[in-house]
Amino acid sequence: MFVHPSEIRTLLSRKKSAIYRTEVPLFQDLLDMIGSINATVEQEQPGTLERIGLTKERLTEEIHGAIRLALPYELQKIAEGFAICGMYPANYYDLTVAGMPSHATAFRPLEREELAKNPYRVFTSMLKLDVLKEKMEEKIKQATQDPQIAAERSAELWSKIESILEKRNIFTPRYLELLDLHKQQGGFTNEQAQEFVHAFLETFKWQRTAAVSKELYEELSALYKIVGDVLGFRVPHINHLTPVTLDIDRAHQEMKERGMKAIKVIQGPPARRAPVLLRQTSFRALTEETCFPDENGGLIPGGHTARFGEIEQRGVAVTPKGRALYDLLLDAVIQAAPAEEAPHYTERYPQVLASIFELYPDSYEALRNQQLAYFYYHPTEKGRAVSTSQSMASTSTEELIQEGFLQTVPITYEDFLPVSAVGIFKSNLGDMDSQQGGDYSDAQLQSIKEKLNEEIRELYKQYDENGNPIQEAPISENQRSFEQALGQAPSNMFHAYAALQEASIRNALEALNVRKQVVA
Ligand code: OOG
Ligand code: NI
Repeated sequence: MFVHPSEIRTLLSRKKSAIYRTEVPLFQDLLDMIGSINATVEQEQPGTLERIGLTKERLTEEIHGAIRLALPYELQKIAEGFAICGMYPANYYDLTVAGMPSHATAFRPLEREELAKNPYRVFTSMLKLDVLKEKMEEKIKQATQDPQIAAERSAELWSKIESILEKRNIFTPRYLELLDLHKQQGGFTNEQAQEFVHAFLETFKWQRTAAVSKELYEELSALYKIVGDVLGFRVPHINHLTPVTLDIDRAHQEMKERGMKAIKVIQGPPARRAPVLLRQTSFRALTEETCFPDENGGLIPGGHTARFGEIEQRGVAVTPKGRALYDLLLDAVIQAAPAEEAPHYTERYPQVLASIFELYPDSYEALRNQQLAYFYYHPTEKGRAVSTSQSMASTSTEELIQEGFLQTVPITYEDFLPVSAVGIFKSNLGDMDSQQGGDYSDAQLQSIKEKLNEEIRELYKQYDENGNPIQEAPISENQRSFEQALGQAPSNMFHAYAALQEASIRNALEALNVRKQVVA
């Protein structure tokens, strides 16, 4: 009688997509473009989808969005709504490490079957108000000679922010009622699900009229563009939707050819035979016509720049060890590549990226053997044909693979790149602290790579035979405060992928009749 959460999720994602397509015509262009690219890839390289662990059905539903919240209450009520859609907080992203006054999680389905039905996810950030206040005071102090005047200005602006926060109410009464109804009933009928999605989408709606005066909007935006975006408007509009492409290099190139203002370089790892994590590109936020209320009840025309279009290509989920290697290499790339403002950045960055990432093993087999990535294990035809356990009772999964009884499929990375997320903020909002590039020559790159090889050896010592850290890092203060605001701890993505892998091993071994506990 009740609608399955996955159906509500699909309803939510499709409705939002349909609205976004009409409101942001460039998004429709993007969809058309990658639709034809995906078809070409499938034609030219049949089997691509299976090889990377995706299906055609999933590919068409494969989209993520992002919203930006202000208050813990908002995060909690949004979480309740997403839970109804079978989407749960996955992972914590601390954006303050990159100079943003916010932190985030992503709501998404966690289980394999649910991801297969519809992997829709929403990156959900929330302002970190204590950081914002501190940064605001710093910025005002820097811009003002007299400390007395600076203190007064800070107090004044902060009280304006507080009064915005007091008045803020991003949910419709019906949405809140429906949350309660769902709690009482334990589910929604089809009709209620429709109504719920409608009410939920009111919270994600684009507004042509700001919630604050033009002057205050500008003051907030001068602090951080994201603050103008969040506090300047009544509800947290979806700021982008991201479909998946099977060839992001081609998509990035085509975006440029079609005259879309694409970011300079694709974010994330380079193109690889065995893709890891995810790669993203986007076109810059558009300035859209916006009205600002004045004191006399009139409206003043202006503009707001927030919505953009993004595309991504997903690879295999990496273990903590694989992630540490990624972080180490990407850091090296940022240091070795030219500064983003340099005229040859667009050409040189991908070269530096590709060169340094030669140190990242580039086959699924190597990734598995070195515990850098996660895989599903399935019995092969041959494995299924074997009936009893006698000869296999003491073999390891690795031997079973070698003997052709088991095969592996990469587990798709379902989460976000913190660095990439920050890159998005940076390129679309210009808020982030920028890092200077060293612009090294090829010879310098070679010596850096030699040094990196040593660092990698040292790094690997910190991880066990499953690719997990020997010593787990403690949860940060920021993460604790986020968990408190949310009222729960987001799931740890590494644990989630490891659980998917383990469950598949258990099932596979059971199918092979191998009872003995084996190590992956
Ligand atoms: C969210 C950016 C994060 C991504 O793809 O990394 C994100 C934002 O701009 O609010 O969606
Ligand atoms: Ni995104």
